[in-house]
This record gives sequence, C-alpha cells and structure tokens, in this order.
Amino acid sequence: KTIIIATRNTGKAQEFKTMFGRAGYEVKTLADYPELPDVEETGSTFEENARLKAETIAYLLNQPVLADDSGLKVDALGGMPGIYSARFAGEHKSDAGNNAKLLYELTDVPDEKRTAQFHCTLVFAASGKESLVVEAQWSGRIGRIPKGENGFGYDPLFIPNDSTKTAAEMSSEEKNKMSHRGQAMAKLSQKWQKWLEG
Ligand code: ITT
Ligand code: NA
Repeated sequence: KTIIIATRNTGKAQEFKTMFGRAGYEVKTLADYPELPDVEETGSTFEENARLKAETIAYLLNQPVLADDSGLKVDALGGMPGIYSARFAGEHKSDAGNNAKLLYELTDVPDEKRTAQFHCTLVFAASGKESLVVEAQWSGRIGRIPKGENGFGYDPLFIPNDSTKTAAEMSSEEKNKMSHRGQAMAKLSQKWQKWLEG
C-alpha cells in the first residue's frame, strides 16, 4: 500500500510518513520521482495551489496523489505570509531566513497582538474523480525568540493556544495531534478510502 504526496518539503513529508505509516501505508514523495517537473504555485488561495500540485502530478503519474498547501497567517500582518509562507524571505531562502523576516516584521508588535493561525488544505486527486478537499487551522501566537529543534518552517516561533512550548519544542506525536496538518489528516482519514473506491 503506497501513497504519493506531491511535495518537495522534507518537513511535511516526514509528518505524512508518520501519520500514514501508522495506518500501514508507505509514503512516496516527489523526491522519488526526479523526472517530474516543478509545479508552479500560481493560484491565489491554498486550495487552488493544492489542486494545482495534486491534479498535475496525478495526471502525469496516472495515479492518485495527495498534495498539501499550507502556511502561516499572521493577524498583525493582514494574513501574510499566508500562501507565500515558503518564500516569505525570497525564493531561495531557508526556514531560518523566513523566521528572521517574520521576527523583524513583528518587532514593534506587542504580545497580545501577535496572534496567528497555521492553515492546511489537503487535496486528493485521481483521474476521473472530483478531487477531495479538506482543510484545518491551528491557532496560536508568534514568540520573540526561536525555540526548539523539532518540526520545520515557522515551528520555532509558533506557540499554540494553551501551550507554553513552541511547536518545535513538541514531539512529532504531540504536534500531529493538534496541528493544522494533523487535523486535516483526521478529516481526510474519514473520507479518502470511500472516495478512492467509489
Ligand atoms: P511543497 O509545495 O513542495 O509541498 P512548500 O514548502 O513550498 O512545499 P507550501 O507552498 O505549502 O509548501 O508552503 C508551506 C510553508 O508554510 C512551509 O514552507 C512553511 O514555511 C510553512 N508551514 C506549513 N506548515 C507548517 C508547519 O507545520 N510548521 C511550520 N511551518 C509550516
Ligand atoms: Na504555497
């Protein structure tokens, strides 16, 4: 049993490997298909971008494919970086670069106004079917110092509501239980087998 995820993000891939691994699936990602082209994220919403990734790769491989488009919406920045989260500090910048830019943009923003939400849209695509779409959010606030070594992306700066730890200070199990991606996966898990067979 194999599932293909249209991602080049190793942090995301690891979370999907953990979540699908528990259900007995082997996870493949775009790293296993080096011949495939990059899919440009030209959409203006998470759903449009997730559809572009899932539907393009499902078509090229002629297999069911899952894609994730996700990001961090910061209230004091009017929802930025949002769909631009991966490239906030520039096209070839690192997670550390994105975190540094986020801290800089929020320098003068007081604690009570540093609220933010992670968003995740998952799209499952297969030929001859209407794609399956689920989404979820994770609310919290942006800290002032990066903390923790786990996870990826903005995790060292994201302090979930009701937590004193950042997402990067949580174990993967802890994060997956609460996170935008974990919650979206929980919704998907109730639907996708029926969808794929039907
Ligand atoms: P793929 O499109 O190849 O999947 P990507 O990193 O470009 O990889 P997105 O366009 O969906 O994917 O951007 C998601 C960005 O949002 C990601 O690079 C992180 O900066 C951030 N992000 C999403 N989920 C996150 C999480 O669980 N923890 C920390 N940051 C996250
Ligand atoms: Na994106």
